[in-house]
Amino acid sequence: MDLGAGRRGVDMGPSALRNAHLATRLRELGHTVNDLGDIAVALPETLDKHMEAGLVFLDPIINACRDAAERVRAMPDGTFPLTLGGDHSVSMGTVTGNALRGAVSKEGAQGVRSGLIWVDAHTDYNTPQSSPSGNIHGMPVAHLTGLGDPHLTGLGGGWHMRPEDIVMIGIRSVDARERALMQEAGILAYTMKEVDVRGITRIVDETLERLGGLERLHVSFDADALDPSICPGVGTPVPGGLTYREGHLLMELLSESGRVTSMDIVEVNPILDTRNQTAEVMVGMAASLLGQRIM
Ligand code: HAR
Ligand code: MN
Ligand code: MN
Repeated sequence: MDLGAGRRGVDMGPSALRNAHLATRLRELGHTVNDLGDIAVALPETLDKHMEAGLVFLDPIINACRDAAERVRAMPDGTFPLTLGGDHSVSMGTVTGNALRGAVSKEGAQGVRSGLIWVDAHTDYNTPQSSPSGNIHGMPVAHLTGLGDPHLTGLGGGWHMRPEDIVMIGIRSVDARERALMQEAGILAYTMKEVDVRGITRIVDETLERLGGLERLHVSFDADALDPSICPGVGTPVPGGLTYREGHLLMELLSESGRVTSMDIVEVNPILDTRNQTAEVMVGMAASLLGQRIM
């Protein structure tokens, strides 16, 4: 879907990623790949674009996130859910669905405590009140921690991410009120300055240590974390992003840890891209996380 983004086109991201041979690349790595197809989402042209409690397209996004959570939750043990976006609001569904996998008790849904590695230029920690745009793709992490609209915070039936179980990497664009909310919540964010000064290797070491006791780790990879010179096909490009090698090294080190259990690739916008380059780069990132070796 692209309903959570400020402009059209990321709804075509999954087609672009399939076209960039995602499944073939993963099969070459020895994986069995089962494409479950798309989740049906209304086209913005068929909807009336209005704000509801500070949120654009709230109802269809709730439905899409619910469907995404349900699909992911239903995936059998031992499988690795890889979700293709679409705008980043889908991660409210996928992160929730992954936490609820195989974790249903007599009392109902009971999410497993899970770690979240958010790779993005943005912190996506706005609430309906703090958001400058009303675009829901700027708000998924806040809602995952229980802040914001009750429909979106309620997707996990009471399950929420703990702020201390979230690590963000690649950050270089944060709104003023969003920054205050991040600091209040105590979420660890590695900005591009930290990437420059300390390097990806140390950042990955610290991230894995901070998320040490958690048996499920989800990587949510927004294509705009990478520099726009490598990934031009994104709706909200911010200069000064991760290099091609920094992106791969991040995925390679996470892969080596053997601890990542699910992933999203989001915000690929083929309309704004050059010859599907952004999708091809992001397929490479998924391959590195899922075990691609040079030698
Ligand atoms: N912070 C801005 C907002 O909330 C823009 C963030 C949305 N862009 C993204 N998210 N691609 O990662 O409107
Ligand atoms: Mn994002
Ligand atoms: Mn982003």
